[in-house]
Amino acid sequence: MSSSLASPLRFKRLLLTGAAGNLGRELRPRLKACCDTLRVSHRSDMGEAGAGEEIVIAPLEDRDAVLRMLEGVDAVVHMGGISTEQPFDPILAGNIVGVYNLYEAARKQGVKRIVFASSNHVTGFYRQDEVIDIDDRVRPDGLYGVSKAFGENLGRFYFDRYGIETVCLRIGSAFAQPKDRRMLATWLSFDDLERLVVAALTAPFVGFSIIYGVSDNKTLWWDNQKSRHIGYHPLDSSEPFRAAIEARQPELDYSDPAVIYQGGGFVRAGPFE
Ligand code: NAI
Ligand code: 15L
Repeated sequence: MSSSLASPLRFKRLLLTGAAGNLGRELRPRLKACCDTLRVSHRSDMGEAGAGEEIVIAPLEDRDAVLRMLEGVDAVVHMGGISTEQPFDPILAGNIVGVYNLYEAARKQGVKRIVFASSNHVTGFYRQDEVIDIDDRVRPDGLYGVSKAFGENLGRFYFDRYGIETVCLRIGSAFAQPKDRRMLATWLSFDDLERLVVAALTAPFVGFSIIYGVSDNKTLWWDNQKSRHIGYHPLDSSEPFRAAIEARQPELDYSDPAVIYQGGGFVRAGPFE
């Protein structure tokens, strides 16, 4: 679906990684509105390029391919990588080696800004009865969350050392609709995702910033006050879905770690070996 939410500021060439993934597929038509050319990348064949698009095949662990992927790019929306708790080897390839390759390529190709899809699982071991903000220490709820914390730290380093700006989006649960009680607090609508990504791309100066990617839900665990400079204003809320979700899931087991902690089921995923 495309929409008219995008900012008037236009880029010559934007790169969207992970373009065949769930969020990449949502963002692909929407980001075309803010650039002359949208370069979309994925690790394997993606079919034909649309009007105003370029397709690049680049496994993130392939350093040379990633270097070529960033050539001539103004800014990157980095959605590619492992998006759930998995064994360490794919996480290492996609989220650690891959993110290093991305930042090194940005440095060599002179790319100025990266919007990095981090995750709420960087802080998933905070409890659901706590409200936290970006100054609270990371408490990853698995190897996936650890790998996203690595990506955030790499972004911090590449800004301090090389001036490459990064906005880390600690995305909550970006789906068409919230699916369960936890997502009443963590849900990010696709339209708000677009608002967030466009704000992160176009805010005049972001340095190294972190912001939670969440809609304007009635129940919230994350306070984005310290990231107001990004200019993200969510317009959607999970509230219209509450009654149906609570009817489907009337009881919660308060001894279950997935109910106690913000990371939900991720806090008890794995080990895989
Ligand atoms: P997804 O798993 O649907 O998409 C990620 C894409 O990256 C996939 O198409 C996958 O094949 C690709 N990928 C994985 N490893 C790769 C590698 N080594 N090289 C190249 N491509 C690789 O995930 P989704 O939902 O689209 O999420 C996008 C990003 O946002 C991910 O980085 C995820 O961690 C993050 N995120 C998403 C949330 C959500 O609610 N959807 C919540 C929090 C974070
Ligand atoms: C994530 O980081 C995942 O990529 C996504 O699939 C969701 O499960 C989300 O977090 C969540 O916490 O709901």
